[in-house]
Amino acid sequence: VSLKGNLDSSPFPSSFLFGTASSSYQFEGAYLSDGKGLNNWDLFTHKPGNIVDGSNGDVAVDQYHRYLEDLNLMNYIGVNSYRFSISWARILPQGRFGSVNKAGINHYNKLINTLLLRGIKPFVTLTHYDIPQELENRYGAWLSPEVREDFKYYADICFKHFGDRVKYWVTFNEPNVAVIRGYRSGLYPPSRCSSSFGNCSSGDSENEPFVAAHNIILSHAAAVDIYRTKYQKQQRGSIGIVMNAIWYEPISNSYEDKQAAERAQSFYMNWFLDPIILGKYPLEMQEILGSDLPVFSNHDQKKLKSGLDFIGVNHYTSFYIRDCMFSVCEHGPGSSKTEGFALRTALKDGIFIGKSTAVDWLYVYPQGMDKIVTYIKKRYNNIPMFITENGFGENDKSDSPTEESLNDLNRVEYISGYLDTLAAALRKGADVRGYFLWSLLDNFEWTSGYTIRFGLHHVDYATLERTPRASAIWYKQFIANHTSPQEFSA
Ligand code: PNW
Repeated sequence: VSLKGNLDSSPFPSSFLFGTASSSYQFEGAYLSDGKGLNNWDLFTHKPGNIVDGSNGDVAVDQYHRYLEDLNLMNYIGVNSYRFSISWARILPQGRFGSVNKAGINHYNKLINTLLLRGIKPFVTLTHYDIPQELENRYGAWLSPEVREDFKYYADICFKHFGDRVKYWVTFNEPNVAVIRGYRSGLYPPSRCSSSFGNCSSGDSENEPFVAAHNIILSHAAAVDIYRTKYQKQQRGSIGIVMNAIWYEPISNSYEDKQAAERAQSFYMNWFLDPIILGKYPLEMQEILGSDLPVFSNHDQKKLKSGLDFIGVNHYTSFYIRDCMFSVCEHGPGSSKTEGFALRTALKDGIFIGKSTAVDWLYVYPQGMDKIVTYIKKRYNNIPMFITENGFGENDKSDSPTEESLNDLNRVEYISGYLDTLAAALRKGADVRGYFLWSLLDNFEWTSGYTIRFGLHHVDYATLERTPRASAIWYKQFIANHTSPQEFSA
C-alpha cells in the first residue's frame, strides 16, 4: 500500500500550482473607492445597451472588501495559488499623467501578504482588459505607440512594489480576445468595429486590430525588458503572457482544411506568441496581409526574441475549421482575409463538436485540452506553460442558490474531463506547471453581465453571500488526491 495514495499515478508534479482565477473588473467592485480612477470598462458598462442585463462591475462580488472571506474559501478547497489581476486605474488613476495612488498599493499589499500567510502563491496579471480611461481619452490607448510608455511605467511600479513577493507575472490577459472584440467586432471597449459578425454594420479600418496588437506586443516586450534588467535577478520570479487558446480541428482530412486550421491558429494565437517568442509574425499572416501587417524594426526584434518565461493558456472550447482560401465557402466567422480565410463552425454534418452550453462559444470537447497543449508544446519547443483558465458557465437566473444551481454536475463533468486530458498531455511530456479554474465565484461575465455563472461558489447578488457548489467539493477532492499533504522534510 502506498502512503502517498494516488500520488504514484498522478502526472502532476509536487510543485504543480492548483488554483482559481479571477480579474479585477469582474471581482473587485469598489469602483470609486480609495482614489481609484475610472477605467474603460466603467465607462462602457455605464452606457445603456452594452451589457445584456444592464448591469456593471460597480460592486461586482465586492472582493475588494471581502477578500478575507474568499481566502477562507480558497483554503477550504486547498489551492496553493490564486490568479488575480491588478486594476491599473487603482494604481495609476491617470496613467503616467498623474500620481501613484497609495491606497491602491496598500490594497494589493494586504491581499498579497494575506495570501502568502495562508500558503497561497499570488499569480498576478497586470492587465485583464481594464485600462485607465485617461489613456483612451488622451491618445486612443492601444492604437497609439504612446501606450507602450504607459504600460512600461505601470509595470515598473508593480514590480517595484510587489515583486519581492510575487513570483509569477502576466503582462496581458487574452490580448487576442481584447483586440478582436475591441477593434473588430465592437463587442468590448473601445467598441471599434470592422466585421460583419459583431456589434456594428460598418466600419472602422480593418487594420486597427493589427495596430492595437502590435502595440500590445511591444508593450509586453517593454515590460519584460524592465523586469529582466531591473528586477528579475533579485526577485527571481518569472513573467509571461496569457492567450486565449481555442483548439481548431480541421473539419475534414483534406490538405486544404488542415492548412486552414493552421492558419486559424496563426491568426488567433500565434499572432502574439510568434513575435514574442520567435521574433516575427507567423508566415501565413505575412503572406496574406502583406503591408497591412505592421513591421518590427531590428531593434524591436532583438527585444522580442525569447520575450517570456512561460505561456499562459486559457482554454475552454474547440471549433471546426473549413478552408476558404482554395475552396469556395460560405461567408461566416473567420472566413475573411483578416482572419486567414478559415471559417469557424461548431457543426459538422449537423452534429456539434461537443455538447453546447449556455455560453454561445463554449462547446464541451475535453480532447481539446490535450490537443492545444501538445500543439503549443511542439510549436514553441516545450516552453513552460500554465493553464491560466478553464471553466464552465451556466445560465441560472435566480439569485438565491437553488438545489439545481448548487448541484452542478455539468460543471464537474466538464472540469474532470478537461483535467483528464491535461493529465494525458503531461504524461506525454508537456511542461505544464499549473492549472487555474475559472472561477472561485460567480462574477461579472462582461457583456453577459450576471446572467452567466462560472463559479465553484454560487453568489447571491442581493446579499453577496457565497455558497459552495458540488464542483467546489469535487475540486477540493481532486487536489487532495493529486498532491501530497505537505512534503516531508528530511
Ligand atoms: C475569458 N473563447 O474570456 C476571460 O479571460 C475571462 O475574463 C472570462 O470571464 C472567462 O474567459 C469566461 O468567459 C474568454 O471564445 C473569451 O473561447 C473568449 C473565449 C474564451 C474565454
